[in-house]
Amino acid sequence: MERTYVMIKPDGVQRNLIGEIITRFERKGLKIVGLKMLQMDRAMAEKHYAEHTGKPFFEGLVSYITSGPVVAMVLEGKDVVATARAMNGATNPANAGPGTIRGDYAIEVGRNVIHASDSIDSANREIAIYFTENELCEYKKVLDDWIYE
Ligand code: DGI
Repeated sequence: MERTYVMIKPDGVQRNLIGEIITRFERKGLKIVGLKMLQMDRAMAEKHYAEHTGKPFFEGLVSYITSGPVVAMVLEGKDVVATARAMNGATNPANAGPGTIRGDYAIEVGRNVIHASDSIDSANREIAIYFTENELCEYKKVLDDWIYE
């Protein structure tokens, strides 16, 4: 089954959205297989956002993402990479539709509340930054048969 890396950013934690956001993923039927709170340091931020190194918004992005604790999680499910991205909405909340997390809870691109991997390769790379193999749980849920045909 496919896995993705999802992270509630420092603004999501500060704005008391942890429960609300996790509830959305749970209600969708996605399975949480890894979950923790941590504070990112600069090295971790540079690793996560390596593709943006040197861009005008990079320093602001690093400062924002290291400004407070984040909630890191690994979600599992059919097509979960695309599903989590769709549930998050567009990178710039101004373009994120209602019903998406960014559409409902955010206004500016530099405070967009949530992250989700953009491909299976990114997911594998990002999961390895935040979780060791034994921090991820493989388990069956009784509801799986009511979620998957
Ligand atoms: O995968 P996403 O988070 O949707 O988007 P991304 O990987 O292209 O960019 C990572 C983060 O960097 C994004 O959530 C917010 C920030 N970012 C991206 N483009 C811009 C930006 N921040 C500012 N201020 N301006 C941008 O153009």
